[in-house]
Amino acid sequence: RKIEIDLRDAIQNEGLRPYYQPLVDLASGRITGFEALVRWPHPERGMISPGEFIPVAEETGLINPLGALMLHRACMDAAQWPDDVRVAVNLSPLQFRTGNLLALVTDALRQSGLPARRLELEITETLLLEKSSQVLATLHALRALGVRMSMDDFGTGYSSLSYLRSFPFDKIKIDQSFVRDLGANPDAQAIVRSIVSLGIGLGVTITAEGVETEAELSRLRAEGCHEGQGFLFSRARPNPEVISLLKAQR
Ligand code: G
Ligand code: G
Ligand code: MN
Ligand code: NA
Repeated sequence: RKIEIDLRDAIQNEGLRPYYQPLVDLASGRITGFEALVRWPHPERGMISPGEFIPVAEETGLINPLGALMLHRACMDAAQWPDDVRVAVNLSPLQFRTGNLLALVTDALRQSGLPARRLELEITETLLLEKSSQVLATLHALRALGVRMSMDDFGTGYSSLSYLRSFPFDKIKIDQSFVRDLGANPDAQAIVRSIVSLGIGLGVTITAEGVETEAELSRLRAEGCHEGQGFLFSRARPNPEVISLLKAQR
């Protein structure tokens, strides 16, 4: 397939790069970090969405070199940011199967000089579906490095709550579908409220994804949600723009 050939080429020739979307502390309004989101400016097709090529990367195994590239680039970029600003990197469940994830993360931290506490790794519930002891061992080893672990897209999986018992996450990201419904659907508000109190009970940071409107923001603040991310604050931007954003908030 052409997209697979092009993707392989883009990975080898640095055609893929991270863009960064701010994570905002809702109490202070300050940026606490950025999520790295892969972008592919294609020479013929313009910007290709990760929704289109991440599945191809996962089918073909290219997610491993893609994930390695993103981790390295994100750590190198973040090492140039102020010391209180973190970077969050998404991991595919497949990256846990290759066996070298721990070495990959260790290398990225060492080569970039980024302190482990400034790196967050986002995983989805599908990783924990397997209940594999090897996966849990890797998660614990990563956390022992001092890296923070986030559960992404919380609430969309089958058994979100049982996973919280099997591994001590540092952060839970409320899936944007709940945030989207906040104004219109009282049930969504009840769900957000209970996730926030769960987070407080577990001592875990709660981040709301997909915040688009002031109304959503004020509801999330009223519920005591810690952190927000979404188009209301900013889309994902290339690193030079991140640096000017951070200068502006100093
Ligand atoms: O960036 P959005 O902008 O369109 O991202 C779409 C999807 O792609 C999201 O589910 C996001 O988690 C995933 N994604 C973005 N960047 C990466 C990445 O570097 N690695 C993996 N595994 N998934 C990513
Ligand atoms: O799956 P994950 O949560 O890692 O990916 C985040 C996805 O959400 C990316 O595709 C990103 O571009 C998208 N996103 C970020 N903020 C918003 C938002 O405010 N609204 C919508 N609709 N999507 C968003
Ligand atoms: Mn994510
Ligand atoms: Na998510």
